[in-house]
Amino acid sequence: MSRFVDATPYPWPYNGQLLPSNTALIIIDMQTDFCGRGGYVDTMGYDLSLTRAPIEPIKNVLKVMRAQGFHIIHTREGHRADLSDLPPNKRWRSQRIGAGIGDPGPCGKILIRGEPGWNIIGELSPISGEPIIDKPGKGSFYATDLDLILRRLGIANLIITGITTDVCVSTTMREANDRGYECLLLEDCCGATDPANHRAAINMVKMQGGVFGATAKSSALLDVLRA
Ligand code: C5J
Repeated sequence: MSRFVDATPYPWPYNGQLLPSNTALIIIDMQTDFCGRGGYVDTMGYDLSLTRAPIEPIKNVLKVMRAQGFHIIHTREGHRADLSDLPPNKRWRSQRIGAGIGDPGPCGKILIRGEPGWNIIGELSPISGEPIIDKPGKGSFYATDLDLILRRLGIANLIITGITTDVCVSTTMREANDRGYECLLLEDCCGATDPANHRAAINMVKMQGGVFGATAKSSALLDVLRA
């Protein structure tokens, strides 16, 4: 049986093979540092409502996909406490704008593994059996075992959510597409610190007939899953 989500620019997935066994929901960097008071994004002075907007839509999708036995994968951006995996230019540019990665802040050291700000927010806490990918960069494939895990599990389709649309979400979707994964970006399940960048990142997916995959509202996915 084929199933397609009403997505743009094509009904997704391309081959209609939308199954719990071959499809993962990936939830990118829903950490206090990116959407919580006193975290990295807050310290940089951005409007937290923009990165918090996807919390409820992701919760709804997560509930249904968990109940139906889809694979669920979480990611966290963060660095080792000794900063040995933090490129000096990443530290430099963050310190320059007053939110130095590795420096102390209201939620502990900014973007450092094990610190309070690095935790995934309570609303979207992983449950037992859901892989968590710890990544030092923007892309979820760079310097991680994500590709190995996906191939081991036989996953071909990725439903991509999280923050921020224009940085870690976009980078991950591009990395995944180059590796042959069939990707769907859920527009209301991601958010950026700049609304224009959010819209642009979504638009870029859809060029050239879906150069990085397709995009849809979460309601379109839920319609198919509940049918
Ligand atoms: C950023 C992310 N924006 N998760 N990280 O530095 O998008």
